[in-house]
Amino acid sequence: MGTFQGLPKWAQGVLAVAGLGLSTIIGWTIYNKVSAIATTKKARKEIGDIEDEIKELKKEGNIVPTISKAQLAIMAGQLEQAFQEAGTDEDQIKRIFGQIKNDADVLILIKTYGIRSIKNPIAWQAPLKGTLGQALSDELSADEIEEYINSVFVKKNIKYRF
Ligand SMILES: [Ca+2]
Repeated sequence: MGTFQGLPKWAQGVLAVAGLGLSTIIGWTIYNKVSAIATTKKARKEIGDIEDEIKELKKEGNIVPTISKAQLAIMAGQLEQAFQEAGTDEDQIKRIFGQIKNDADVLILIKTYGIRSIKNPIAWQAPLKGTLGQALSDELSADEIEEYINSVFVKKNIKYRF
């Protein structure tokens, strides 16, 4: 602050506050970037694990998808749309997971969804770039995920849980 010492006390105060504000913004930006990188890293690992599980199912040969790849791609797009809006289109989510019949369906749906960016309702915050599982955790509470998805999977003997 050497160069500012000639300034009146109030001006030094203003500069100190401005400096504090700036370092808060810089700190927040760095924090957002670091957590975005961590989320992406986790997302890539998750997709890798899903691909391994799909290979396992294929090897076992007893669980084959009941929904075509094209249809699953449409469903992945509809889920993304359900997340993109401010709030969450819960009916759409329930409807889509209602069509899932076995583990192969859900694993291929997750793989097809891949990693997508969901707009943050808070305009100045970075979008969430993540997997289907990460987007669901972001959009729904744990209880809602249980009610709309996992409990439905239990009834259908699907092993996968979000
Ligand atoms: Ca949303």
